[in-house]
Amino acid sequence: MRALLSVSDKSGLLPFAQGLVAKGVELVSTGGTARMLRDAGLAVKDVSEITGFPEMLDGRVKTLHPVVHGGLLARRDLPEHMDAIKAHDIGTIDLVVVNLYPFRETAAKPGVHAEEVIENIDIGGPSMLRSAAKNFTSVWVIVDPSDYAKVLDVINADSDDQTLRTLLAEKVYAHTSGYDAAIAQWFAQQRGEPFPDRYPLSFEKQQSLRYGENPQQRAAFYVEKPGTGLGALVQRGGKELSFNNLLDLEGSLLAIEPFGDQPACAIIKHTTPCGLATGTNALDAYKKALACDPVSAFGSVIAFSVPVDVAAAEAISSLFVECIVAPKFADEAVEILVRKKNLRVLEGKASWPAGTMDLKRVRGGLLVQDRAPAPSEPAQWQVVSSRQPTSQEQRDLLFAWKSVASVKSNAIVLVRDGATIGIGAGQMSRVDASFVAVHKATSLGHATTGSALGSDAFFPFRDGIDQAAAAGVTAIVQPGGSVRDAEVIAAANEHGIAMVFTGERLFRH
Ligand code: 93A
Repeated sequence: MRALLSVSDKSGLLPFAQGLVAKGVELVSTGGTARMLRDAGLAVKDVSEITGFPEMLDGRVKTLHPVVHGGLLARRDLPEHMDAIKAHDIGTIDLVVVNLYPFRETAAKPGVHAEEVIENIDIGGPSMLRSAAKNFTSVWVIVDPSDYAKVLDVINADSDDQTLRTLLAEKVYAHTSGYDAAIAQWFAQQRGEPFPDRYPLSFEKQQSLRYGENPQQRAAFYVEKPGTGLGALVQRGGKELSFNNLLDLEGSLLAIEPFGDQPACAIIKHTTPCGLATGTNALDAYKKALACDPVSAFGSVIAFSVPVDVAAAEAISSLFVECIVAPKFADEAVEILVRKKNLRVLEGKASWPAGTMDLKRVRGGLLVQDRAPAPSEPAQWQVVSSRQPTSQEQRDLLFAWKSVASVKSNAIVLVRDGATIGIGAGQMSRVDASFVAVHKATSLGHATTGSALGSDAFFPFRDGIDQAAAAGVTAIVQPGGSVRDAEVIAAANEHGIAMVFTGERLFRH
């Protein structure tokens, strides 16, 4: 048996190679890989020895040779194939270990020169992988170091495992297509184009999920790059995450994101906040967020922008919660939370990976857009009412604007003292969203007099303003831009409401 080893990521290779040698396998290898194995005392042939051709063009041509590809691609079950390689003095290669030049990592280096990125486009490696994977029934092909042990076990047992061989081949094509996708993406960026003509996509399965949005749907969670985004969260307790948990975690992180390092807490149901607040610390923010709508908070996902301490953990432990996510948990806080067997405790930052787009599946296609930028700040706003907002109103307007960004459209939030007190989400008309926000607030005992209102899009009619005024709202933040803006501003002035236009819409569909 003969193995060809040519890897950039050399981790775990040596014990595997030693295992092969112990089993009598002959090793063939390229420059750096051969050196590493020889330094460890293993006998290795250079590829140039079997090809009769030196590595050339600064290593661009190392393994691109019929002796290599003939040895990989010849069908062992066809006498004509075996005769053909024999006639050219080509021996079979029965195992290939290749992982590729680190293209993604190189392209991501700050200030990297295009020439260096291009040199990291691996040509010979993917070619060998693809040849070996096409002949997977006879050639072992390993692209992922975590598969070394499995293959060695089979070889050591003098056995075979066609199921494993099939999986290894699948992994190759998934890997090389992802690698090519990253290269295509880089070329698109080079022409200053965020939307390439073919959108290259590549995701890796992070985990299978028990089911999807409903139990009758199969589901899995894929990540663009392992260990980034939601894939960066470390679970410190509780049962397995579900599909809807992941969706709600995304909603919860979206909700607290505009508040940066300020202590903030979002309580999420069906991807939308039913309570969102800033406070003096985690416990204070939680209490204020919970007070908004304690009825809906049952079975929620809760996110914090700051570490969760014992006090916050104790408060949360009296509520039925699906998941809690925070940048950090005190160890004693985890102990308190994991007493609730079903509560999933997730630790980490989980920021949105820089430079990646927002994608939405539609039948037969994909909608691609920039990720929504952070909601605008008051410096960019315009006061359109005759009355200026007071400083207290100004603070609540900013909170309202930042919080309405994560509420499903049509969205209206009512806010007091840095906390939502009424949320009207996902309504088909704006006046209904206002109605729901006021109804939620008053039915749960919140005083709406002196509250601030945020609207994710402009008011098309004055009815929403009249309704807000009747509830006691004194300040409104909204994008503006309706053909009836004049009428809407007049309504605000009639009611003595301070109103600002942000000039920016915050739909969330
Ligand atoms: O420059 S290449 O595209 N040309 C080749 O013929 C070739 N053969 C293997 N790169 C090639 N490789 C790659 O070299 C492998 O995919 C692996 O990533 C790397 C291993 O080189 P070394 O053993 O010198 O460290």
